[in-house]
Amino acid sequence: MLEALPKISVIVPTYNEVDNIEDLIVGLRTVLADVDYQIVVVDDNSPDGTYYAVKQIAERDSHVLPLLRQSKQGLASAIVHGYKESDGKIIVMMDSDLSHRPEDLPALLEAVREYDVVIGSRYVEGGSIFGMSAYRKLASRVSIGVSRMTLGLPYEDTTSGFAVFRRGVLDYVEPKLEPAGFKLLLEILVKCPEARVKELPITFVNRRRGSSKFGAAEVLKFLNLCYRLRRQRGRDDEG
Ligand SMILES: Nc1nc2c(ncn2[C@@H]2O[C@H](COP(=O)(O)OP(=O)(O)OP(=O)(O)O)[C@@H](O)[C@H]2O)c(=O)[nH]1
Ligand SMILES: [Mg+2]
Repeated sequence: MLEALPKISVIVPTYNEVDNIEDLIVGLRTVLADVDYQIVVVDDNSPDGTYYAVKQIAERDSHVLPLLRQSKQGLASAIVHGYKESDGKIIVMMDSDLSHRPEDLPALLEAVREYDVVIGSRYVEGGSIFGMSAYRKLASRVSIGVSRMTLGLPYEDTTSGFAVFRRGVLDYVEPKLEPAGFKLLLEILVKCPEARVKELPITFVNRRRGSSKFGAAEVLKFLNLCYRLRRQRGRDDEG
């Protein structure tokens, strides 16, 4: 598996993930052992010292590139920052709290040979979710429903945080992005409608350690994002 793939950059945003990040790096090392890769960790000056833990790991492992931003600026903008500093031809985005399992990554990477964007999807056949509260499941379903209705997207998991991109897609779309809040995939799908997209099942495991950064503010930012993307697309269609 994964033979002859070009360099892979895994972009991992962190905020207070000192209890999770090492396990994630160990997991990624195992599944990426046979390919050229880097792990770009983008930390927003976590009070728990995540950046310094990653810096220590990087002293022993040259695959790991720790990046530090001075303040908490949001997940979506952290991913864009990491992509700009990365040099892989294939870009992976995944959370650092072990909700996205490294063992699901090889199948997504295989598919990027044929597609431009591969979504790690909780909601296609074979996908599953473990440990998520009923409230979060509902919030997730409603968010996806709203995004599908307002933006007419045909995908099952438009709000997934686990996805693989050909670098060309991000090079094309990055100047158009206005990353705010949590959701970057949705904005990319809307602003690059020509991309060939595949959804593949993943197993999502709710975080076991560390604390959530998700809250009502993120829901509001998400609804605002759907509204903004719809208005922008309306303008583009007219123009
Ligand atoms: N760099 C950076 N990373 C962030 C920021 N907000 C969240 N993250 C990271 O983004 C990922 C997703 O955040 P989570 O808190 O896990 O959000 P969630 O998955 O919706 O919620 P739970 O898993 O239920 O806690 C995690 O890896 C966080 O550490 C941020 O402002 N900056
Ligand atoms: Mg999480």
